[in-house]
Amino acid sequence: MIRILHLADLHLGWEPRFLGPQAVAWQQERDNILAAVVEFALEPGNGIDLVLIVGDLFDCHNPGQALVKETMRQLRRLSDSGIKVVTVPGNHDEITYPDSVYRLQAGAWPGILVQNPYPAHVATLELGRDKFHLYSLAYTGGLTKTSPPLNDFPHNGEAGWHVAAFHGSLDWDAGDRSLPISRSALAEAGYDYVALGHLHKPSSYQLGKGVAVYPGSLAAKGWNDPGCGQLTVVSFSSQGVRVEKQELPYSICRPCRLLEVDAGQYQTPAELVAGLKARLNKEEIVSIRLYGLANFAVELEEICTSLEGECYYLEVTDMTESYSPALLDALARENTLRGYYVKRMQELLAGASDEQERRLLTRSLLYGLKALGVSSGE
Ligand SMILES: [Mn+2]
Repeated sequence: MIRILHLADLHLGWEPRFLGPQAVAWQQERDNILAAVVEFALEPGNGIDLVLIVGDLFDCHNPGQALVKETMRQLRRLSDSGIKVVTVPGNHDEITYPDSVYRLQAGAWPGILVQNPYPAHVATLELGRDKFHLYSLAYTGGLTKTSPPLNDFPHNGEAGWHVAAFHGSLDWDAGDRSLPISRSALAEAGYDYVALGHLHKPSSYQLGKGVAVYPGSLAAKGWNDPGCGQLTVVSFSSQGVRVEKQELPYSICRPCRLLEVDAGQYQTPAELVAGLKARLNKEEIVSIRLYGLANFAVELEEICTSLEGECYYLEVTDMTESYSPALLDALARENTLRGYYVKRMQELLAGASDEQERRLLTRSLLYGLKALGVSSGE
Protein backbone atom coordinates (compact mmCIF):
# COMPACT_ATOMS: atom_id res chain seq x y z
CA MET A 1 0.00 0.00 0.00
CA ILE A 2 1.27 3.50 -0.88
CA ARG A 3 0.28 6.49 1.20
CA ILE A 4 0.32 10.12 0.13
CA LEU A 5 0.02 13.05 2.51
CA HIS A 6 -1.92 15.64 0.54
CA LEU A 7 -1.37 19.20 1.79
CA ALA A 8 -2.45 22.60 0.50
CA ASP A 9 -2.93 26.14 1.74
CA LEU A 10 -0.64 26.16 4.74
CA HIS A 11 -0.10 29.89 4.16
CA LEU A 12 3.13 29.96 6.15
CA GLY A 13 4.14 33.48 7.05
CA TRP A 14 0.61 34.79 7.32
CA GLU A 15 0.41 37.63 9.84
CA PRO A 16 -2.60 37.45 12.17
CA ARG A 17 -2.63 41.20 12.77
CA PHE A 18 -6.09 41.10 14.30
CA LEU A 19 -4.62 39.38 17.38
CA GLY A 20 -2.87 42.59 18.39
CA PRO A 21 -0.15 41.96 20.98
CA GLN A 22 -0.50 38.18 20.54
CA ALA A 23 0.04 38.34 16.77
CA VAL A 24 3.78 37.68 16.70
CA ALA A 25 3.57 34.73 19.10
CA TRP A 26 0.80 33.06 17.17
CA GLN A 27 2.42 33.68 13.80
CA GLN A 28 5.54 31.85 14.96
CA GLU A 29 3.46 29.09 16.45
CA ARG A 30 1.33 28.88 13.33
CA ASP A 31 4.40 28.60 11.09
CA ASN A 32 5.54 25.62 13.18
CA ILE A 33 2.65 23.70 11.72
CA LEU A 34 4.94 22.49 8.93
CA ALA A 35 7.31 20.94 11.48
CA ALA A 36 4.35 19.12 13.06
CA VAL A 37 3.22 17.88 9.66
CA VAL A 38 6.75 16.69 8.82
CA GLU A 39 6.91 14.83 12.15
CA PHE A 40 3.67 13.12 11.23
CA ALA A 41 5.04 12.09 7.83
CA LEU A 42 8.31 10.83 9.32
CA GLU A 43 6.55 8.67 11.90
CA PRO A 44 7.08 5.15 10.52
CA GLY A 45 3.64 4.04 11.71
CA ASN A 46 1.98 6.56 9.39
CA GLY A 47 3.66 4.97 6.36
CA ILE A 48 3.85 8.15 4.26
CA ASP A 49 5.67 7.67 0.92
CA LEU A 50 4.98 11.02 -0.73
CA VAL A 51 4.11 14.50 0.51
CA LEU A 52 2.21 16.45 -2.09
CA ILE A 53 1.93 20.20 -1.44
CA VAL A 54 -0.68 21.69 -3.75
CA GLY A 55 -0.14 25.42 -3.59
CA ASP A 56 -0.08 28.28 -1.08
CA LEU A 57 2.60 26.70 1.06
CA PHE A 58 3.54 30.33 1.74
CA ASP A 59 1.17 33.24 2.19
CA CYS A 60 3.09 35.39 -0.29
CA HIS A 61 5.49 34.93 -3.18
CA ASN A 62 8.52 36.39 -1.36
CA PRO A 63 8.42 35.27 2.28
CA GLY A 64 11.21 36.20 4.69
CA GLN A 65 14.56 34.45 4.46
CA ALA A 66 14.33 32.76 7.86
CA LEU A 67 10.97 31.23 7.00
CA VAL A 68 12.17 30.04 3.58
CA LYS A 69 15.28 28.49 5.12
CA GLU A 70 13.31 26.70 7.82
CA THR A 71 10.67 25.49 5.34
CA MET A 72 13.33 24.06 3.02
CA ARG A 73 15.07 22.45 6.00
CA GLN A 74 11.83 20.73 7.01
CA LEU A 75 11.12 19.50 3.48
CA ARG A 76 14.72 18.26 3.22
CA ARG A 77 14.14 16.17 6.35
CA LEU A 78 11.48 14.34 4.35
CA SER A 79 13.54 13.80 1.21
CA ASP A 80 16.60 12.79 3.28
CA SER A 81 14.59 10.01 4.85
CA GLY A 82 13.32 8.70 1.52
CA ILE A 83 9.92 10.40 1.44
CA LYS A 84 9.25 12.02 -1.91
CA VAL A 85 8.19 15.67 -1.89
CA VAL A 86 6.35 17.51 -4.63
CA THR A 87 5.64 21.23 -4.35
CA VAL A 88 3.16 23.05 -6.57
CA PRO A 89 3.22 26.88 -6.43
CA GLY A 90 -0.19 28.44 -5.76
CA ASN A 91 -1.73 31.86 -6.24
CA HIS A 92 -0.49 33.38 -2.99
CA ASP A 93 3.03 32.01 -3.49
CA GLU A 94 2.86 32.60 -7.23
CA ILE A 95 5.88 31.67 -9.33
CA THR A 96 5.22 34.47 -11.83
CA TYR A 97 7.34 37.15 -10.12
CA PRO A 98 11.10 37.38 -10.65
CA ASP A 99 11.57 37.49 -6.85
CA SER A 100 9.24 34.52 -6.26
CA VAL A 101 10.71 32.16 -3.68
CA TYR A 102 10.32 29.34 -6.21
CA ARG A 103 12.37 31.15 -8.87
CA LEU A 104 15.08 32.14 -6.41
CA GLN A 105 15.28 28.69 -4.81
CA ALA A 106 14.44 26.49 -7.83
CA GLY A 107 17.89 24.91 -7.89
CA ALA A 108 17.94 24.07 -4.20
CA TRP A 109 14.29 23.22 -3.54
CA PRO A 110 13.94 19.75 -1.93
CA GLY A 111 12.17 17.15 -4.08
CA ILE A 112 10.24 18.10 -7.18
CA LEU A 113 9.20 21.70 -7.77
CA VAL A 114 6.51 22.08 -10.41
CA GLN A 115 7.34 24.95 -12.76
CA ASN A 116 5.61 24.21 -16.07
CA PRO A 117 2.85 26.77 -16.86
CA TYR A 118 0.53 24.31 -18.66
CA PRO A 119 -0.91 21.01 -17.42
CA ALA A 120 1.79 18.41 -18.16
CA HIS A 121 3.18 15.10 -17.03
CA VAL A 122 5.67 16.25 -14.39
CA ALA A 123 7.25 13.02 -13.18
CA THR A 124 6.78 9.31 -12.74
CA LEU A 125 7.72 8.21 -9.24
CA GLU A 126 8.47 4.62 -8.32
CA LEU A 127 6.89 4.04 -4.94
CA GLY A 128 7.14 0.47 -3.73
CA ARG A 129 6.25 -1.67 -6.71
CA ASP A 130 3.92 0.96 -8.13
CA LYS A 131 4.45 3.72 -10.61
CA PHE A 132 2.89 7.11 -9.87
CA HIS A 133 2.42 9.35 -12.87
CA LEU A 134 2.10 12.95 -11.74
CA TYR A 135 0.44 15.75 -13.68
CA SER A 136 0.43 19.37 -12.63
CA LEU A 137 1.17 22.97 -13.49
CA ALA A 138 2.36 26.14 -11.81
CA TYR A 139 0.01 28.99 -12.67
CA THR A 140 2.17 31.64 -14.30
CA GLY A 141 0.69 35.04 -15.09
CA GLY A 142 0.91 35.82 -18.81
CA LEU A 143 1.68 32.21 -19.75
CA THR A 144 -1.07 30.03 -18.29
CA LYS A 145 -4.20 30.37 -20.41
CA THR A 146 -7.24 30.48 -18.16
CA SER A 147 -9.98 31.39 -20.60
CA PRO A 148 -11.76 29.13 -21.32
CA PRO A 149 -11.13 27.26 -18.04
CA LEU A 150 -8.35 24.66 -18.20
CA ASN A 151 -9.69 21.72 -20.18
CA ASP A 152 -6.70 20.01 -21.75
CA PHE A 153 -5.34 17.42 -19.35
CA PRO A 154 -2.62 14.95 -20.35
CA HIS A 155 -2.56 11.23 -19.46
CA ASN A 156 0.31 9.06 -20.62
CA GLY A 157 -1.75 5.86 -20.69
CA GLU A 158 0.93 3.82 -18.93
CA ALA A 159 0.35 1.25 -16.21
CA GLY A 160 0.28 2.59 -12.65
CA TRP A 161 -1.51 5.28 -10.72
CA HIS A 162 -2.31 8.61 -12.34
CA VAL A 163 -2.38 11.53 -9.93
CA ALA A 164 -3.01 15.18 -10.80
CA ALA A 165 -2.25 18.17 -8.58
CA PHE A 166 -3.85 21.53 -9.30
CA HIS A 167 -4.18 24.70 -7.26
CA GLY A 168 -7.39 26.09 -8.67
CA SER A 169 -11.17 26.07 -8.67
CA LEU A 170 -13.52 23.64 -10.38
CA ASP A 171 -16.16 25.31 -12.55
CA TRP A 172 -15.74 28.61 -10.72
CA ASP A 173 -14.37 31.40 -12.81
CA ALA A 174 -13.19 33.75 -10.08
CA GLY A 175 -10.46 35.31 -12.16
CA ASP A 176 -7.11 34.32 -13.46
CA ARG A 177 -5.36 33.66 -10.20
CA SER A 178 -8.09 31.28 -9.01
CA LEU A 179 -7.18 29.10 -11.99
CA PRO A 180 -10.57 28.02 -13.34
CA ILE A 181 -10.67 24.31 -14.20
CA SER A 182 -13.31 22.53 -16.24
CA ARG A 183 -14.68 19.81 -14.00
CA SER A 184 -16.02 17.72 -16.89
CA ALA A 185 -12.69 17.83 -18.73
CA LEU A 186 -10.89 16.84 -15.55
CA ALA A 187 -13.34 13.96 -15.03
CA GLU A 188 -12.71 12.75 -18.59
CA ALA A 189 -8.93 12.85 -18.11
CA GLY A 190 -9.16 9.59 -16.18
CA TYR A 191 -6.96 10.34 -13.16
CA ASP A 192 -7.18 8.05 -10.13
CA TYR A 193 -6.77 10.95 -7.74
CA VAL A 194 -6.92 14.71 -8.20
CA ALA A 195 -5.14 16.59 -5.44
CA LEU A 196 -6.57 20.09 -5.32
CA GLY A 197 -5.68 23.23 -3.42
CA HIS A 198 -7.07 26.78 -3.21
CA LEU A 199 -10.41 26.35 -1.41
CA HIS A 200 -9.76 26.37 2.31
CA LYS A 201 -12.82 24.37 3.28
CA PRO A 202 -12.28 20.60 2.94
CA SER A 203 -14.40 18.85 0.31
CA SER A 204 -14.25 15.92 -2.07
CA TYR A 205 -15.95 14.97 -5.29
CA GLN A 206 -16.27 11.86 -7.40
CA LEU A 207 -14.65 12.84 -10.67
CA GLY A 208 -14.97 10.29 -13.47
CA LYS A 209 -13.30 7.13 -12.25
CA GLY A 210 -11.36 8.96 -9.57
CA VAL A 211 -11.83 11.27 -6.65
CA ALA A 212 -10.90 14.94 -6.33
CA VAL A 213 -10.11 16.36 -2.91
CA TYR A 214 -9.58 19.77 -1.38
CA PRO A 215 -7.80 18.97 1.91
CA GLY A 216 -8.68 22.39 3.33
CA SER A 217 -6.28 24.65 5.13
CA LEU A 218 -4.93 23.25 8.40
CA ALA A 219 -4.58 26.44 10.38
CA ALA A 220 -6.95 29.38 10.61
CA LYS A 221 -6.66 32.71 8.85
CA GLY A 222 -9.34 34.50 10.81
CA TRP A 223 -12.98 34.03 11.72
CA ASN A 224 -14.20 33.34 8.20
CA ASP A 225 -11.32 31.00 7.41
CA PRO A 226 -11.28 28.90 10.57
CA GLY A 227 -8.87 26.11 9.57
CA CYS A 228 -9.85 22.43 9.49
CA GLY A 229 -7.15 20.94 11.73
CA GLN A 230 -7.19 17.69 9.74
CA LEU A 231 -4.56 16.03 7.59
CA THR A 232 -5.61 14.26 4.40
CA VAL A 233 -3.90 10.92 3.82
CA VAL A 234 -4.63 8.98 0.62
CA SER A 235 -3.93 5.25 0.35
CA PHE A 236 -3.45 3.48 -2.96
CA SER A 237 -3.81 -0.31 -2.85
CA SER A 238 -5.37 -3.23 -4.67
CA GLN A 239 -8.61 -2.08 -3.02
CA GLY A 240 -8.36 1.23 -4.85
CA VAL A 241 -8.00 4.78 -3.56
CA ARG A 242 -9.03 5.57 0.00
CA VAL A 243 -9.04 9.02 1.61
CA GLU A 244 -8.72 9.32 5.37
CA LYS A 245 -8.52 12.25 7.78
CA GLN A 246 -6.17 12.60 10.73
CA GLU A 247 -6.89 15.14 13.45
CA LEU A 248 -4.06 17.40 14.55
CA PRO A 249 -4.04 18.71 18.13
CA TYR A 250 -5.77 22.06 18.76
CA SER A 251 -2.54 23.49 20.11
CA ILE A 252 -0.95 23.03 16.67
CA CYS A 253 -3.75 24.26 14.45
CA ARG A 254 -5.30 26.79 16.82
CA PRO A 255 -8.71 26.99 15.16
CA CYS A 256 -10.61 30.27 15.00
CA ARG A 257 -14.17 29.95 16.16
CA LEU A 258 -17.04 32.31 15.67
CA LEU A 259 -19.56 31.83 18.45
CA GLU A 260 -22.97 33.42 17.91
CA VAL A 261 -24.88 33.47 21.14
CA ASP A 262 -28.46 34.57 21.79
CA ALA A 263 -28.02 36.63 24.95
CA GLY A 264 -31.79 36.56 25.43
CA GLN A 265 -31.66 32.99 26.72
CA TYR A 266 -29.90 34.20 29.89
CA GLN A 267 -31.57 36.04 32.75
CA THR A 268 -28.50 37.60 34.37
CA PRO A 269 -24.96 38.60 33.34
CA ALA A 270 -23.62 35.84 35.60
CA GLU A 271 -25.70 33.23 33.79
CA LEU A 272 -24.46 34.54 30.45
CA VAL A 273 -20.83 34.32 31.56
CA ALA A 274 -21.36 30.77 32.88
CA GLY A 275 -23.04 29.78 29.62
CA LEU A 276 -20.16 31.21 27.57
CA LYS A 277 -17.51 29.60 29.77
CA ALA A 278 -19.02 26.19 29.16
CA ARG A 279 -18.53 26.64 25.43
CA LEU A 280 -14.95 27.90 25.42
CA ASN A 281 -11.74 25.96 24.93
CA LYS A 282 -8.41 27.23 26.23
CA GLU A 283 -6.63 26.49 22.93
CA GLU A 284 -9.00 28.36 20.65
CA ILE A 285 -9.11 31.83 19.14
CA VAL A 286 -12.70 32.91 19.66
CA SER A 287 -14.97 35.71 18.56
CA ILE A 288 -18.25 35.83 20.48
CA ARG A 289 -21.11 37.74 18.90
CA LEU A 290 -23.97 38.38 21.27
CA TYR A 291 -27.29 38.93 19.59
CA GLY A 292 -30.97 38.85 20.47
CA LEU A 293 -32.97 40.77 23.02
CA ALA A 294 -30.92 40.89 26.20
CA ASN A 295 -32.69 40.85 29.55
CA PHE A 296 -30.04 43.08 31.09
CA ALA A 297 -27.54 45.72 30.10
CA VAL A 298 -24.64 43.96 28.36
CA GLU A 299 -21.37 45.22 29.84
CA LEU A 300 -18.68 44.05 27.42
CA GLU A 301 -15.73 44.90 29.61
CA GLU A 302 -17.11 42.91 32.54
CA ILE A 303 -17.85 39.93 30.33
CA CYS A 304 -14.32 39.96 28.88
CA THR A 305 -12.77 40.23 32.34
CA SER A 306 -14.86 37.31 33.62
CA LEU A 307 -13.78 35.18 30.65
CA GLU A 308 -10.06 35.98 30.90
CA GLY A 309 -7.88 32.87 30.51
CA GLU A 310 -10.75 30.78 29.12
CA CYS A 311 -9.32 30.79 25.58
CA TYR A 312 -6.13 31.67 23.72
CA TYR A 313 -7.62 34.89 22.39
CA LEU A 314 -11.07 36.34 22.85
CA GLU A 315 -13.07 39.18 21.43
CA VAL A 316 -16.70 39.88 22.25
CA THR A 317 -19.04 41.97 20.14
CA ASP A 318 -22.37 43.22 21.43
CA MET A 319 -25.03 42.94 18.74
CA THR A 320 -27.93 42.64 21.16
CA GLU A 321 -30.95 44.85 20.93
CA SER A 322 -32.43 46.79 23.79
CA TYR A 323 -34.60 49.86 24.30
CA SER A 324 -33.39 52.88 26.24
CA PRO A 325 -35.57 54.16 29.11
CA ALA A 326 -35.80 57.53 27.33
CA LEU A 327 -37.20 55.84 24.22
CA LEU A 328 -39.70 53.85 26.31
CA ASP A 329 -40.89 57.01 28.08
CA ALA A 330 -41.30 58.81 24.76
CA LEU A 331 -43.28 55.89 23.37
CA ALA A 332 -45.48 55.76 26.48
CA ARG A 333 -46.54 59.35 25.85
CA GLU A 334 -47.75 58.54 22.33
CA ASN A 335 -51.48 58.41 21.85
CA THR A 336 -51.19 55.27 19.75
CA LEU A 337 -51.66 51.55 20.20
CA ARG A 338 -47.96 51.06 20.83
CA GLY A 339 -47.98 54.03 23.22
CA TYR A 340 -50.81 52.45 25.19
CA TYR A 341 -48.98 49.08 25.13
CA VAL A 342 -45.75 50.53 26.53
CA LYS A 343 -47.61 52.51 29.20
CA ARG A 344 -49.51 49.40 30.31
CA MET A 345 -46.31 47.31 30.40
CA GLN A 346 -44.54 50.00 32.43
CA GLU A 347 -47.40 49.92 34.96
CA LEU A 348 -47.18 46.15 35.18
CA LEU A 349 -43.40 46.39 35.63
CA ALA A 350 -43.81 48.96 38.41
CA GLY A 351 -46.14 46.59 40.19
CA ALA A 352 -44.11 43.41 39.64
CA SER A 353 -44.03 41.37 42.82
CA ASP A 354 -40.63 39.76 42.36
CA GLU A 355 -37.50 39.69 40.22
CA GLN A 356 -38.73 36.77 38.16
CA GLU A 357 -41.92 38.55 37.20
CA ARG A 358 -39.99 41.71 36.40
CA ARG A 359 -37.66 39.81 34.03
CA LEU A 360 -40.56 38.09 32.35
CA LEU A 361 -42.31 41.42 31.80
CA THR A 362 -39.11 43.08 30.53
CA ARG A 363 -38.69 40.29 28.05
CA SER A 364 -42.33 40.50 26.97
CA LEU A 365 -41.95 44.24 26.45
CA LEU A 366 -38.83 43.72 24.31
CA TYR A 367 -40.55 41.13 22.14
CA GLY A 368 -43.74 43.17 21.99
CA LEU A 369 -41.91 46.25 20.74
CA LYS A 370 -40.04 44.18 18.20
CA ALA A 371 -43.34 42.71 16.99
CA LEU A 372 -44.74 46.24 16.69
CA GLY A 373 -41.81 47.14 14.50
CA VAL A 374 -40.10 49.51 16.94
CA SER A 375 -36.35 49.43 16.35
CA SER A 376 -34.05 49.88 19.33
CA GLY A 377 -32.33 52.80 17.60
CA GLU A 378 -35.58 54.69 16.90
MN1 LIG B 1 -4.98 29.48 -0.27
